[in-house]
Amino acid sequence: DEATFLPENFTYSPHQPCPEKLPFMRGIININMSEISLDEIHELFSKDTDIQPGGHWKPKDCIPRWKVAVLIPFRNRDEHLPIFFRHLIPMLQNQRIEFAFYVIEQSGTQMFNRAMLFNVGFKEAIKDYNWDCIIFHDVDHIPENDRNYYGCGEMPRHFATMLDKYMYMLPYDEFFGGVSGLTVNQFKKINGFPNAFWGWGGEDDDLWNRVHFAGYEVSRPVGNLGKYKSIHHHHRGEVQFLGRFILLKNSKERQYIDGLNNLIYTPSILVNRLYKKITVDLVPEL
Ligand code: BGN
Repeated sequence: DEATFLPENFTYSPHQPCPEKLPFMRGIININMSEISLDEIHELFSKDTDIQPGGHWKPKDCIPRWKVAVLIPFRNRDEHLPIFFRHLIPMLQNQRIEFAFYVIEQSGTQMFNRAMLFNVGFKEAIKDYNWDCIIFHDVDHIPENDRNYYGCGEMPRHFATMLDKYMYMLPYDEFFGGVSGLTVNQFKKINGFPNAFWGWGGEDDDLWNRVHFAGYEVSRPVGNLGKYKSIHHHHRGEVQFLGRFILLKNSKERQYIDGLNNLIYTPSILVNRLYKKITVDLVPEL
């Protein structure tokens, strides 16, 4: 639907909602995977005085349609963050979305709990501002198409439909991993992510189940909009979560006893120029 994108000379006003299909959104973008330091990235965006602490930015030339908190679960991936910001900041600016970044880092020695980190990020983000859309984003997933619009909708959305590491195909119909987005209300209604998934795998499938038990369908970008490149890395001590099969069998029974409503954590918070960092030492429930 190329034709529906607005022409370059289209004019809009600060008093009108930003159109969803803007001329700055060009389609396939150049991805630069070369390593860069966080200092260099700060330098790169230092001229952009509209970026507020925590990476909070909003368009001035129109009213943003969505106020988006981008949540990024994190551990031992320092070299990924600058590559992530290098692509995400220009893309979201071109989309004229209001946004900020939350990096939720798991400290301590427990197994990585991606889902619980998202729950923590959600609770912290909604304390800050009246965000209406939450993007759940892996740090190693770089969007290749800037027309993959990071707003929310009537239905929960799965953005990462074509990953290079899966030969640009959906690995299975119910795949909900990589990058997804729910409105604040949708996420509250499904009781967030489960907290019981320690280690790799299954937490995204549980979210898929929760969304469907709550009566939603998942929407996805069409055509090649959902393309992503993965930042290559070694799997540093990533351990498969063996309990995932049993938990997934009991998704329905567990949905409203495990999630936002039983989440306990003690965060330490640091506001950087491009993101807010929330560090938590997560511990399994006894
Ligand atoms: C699936 C994982 C997902 C992961 C995708 C893609 C499970 C549950 C098994 C019943 N699901 O197999 O978590 O995102 O692969 O890597 O392991």
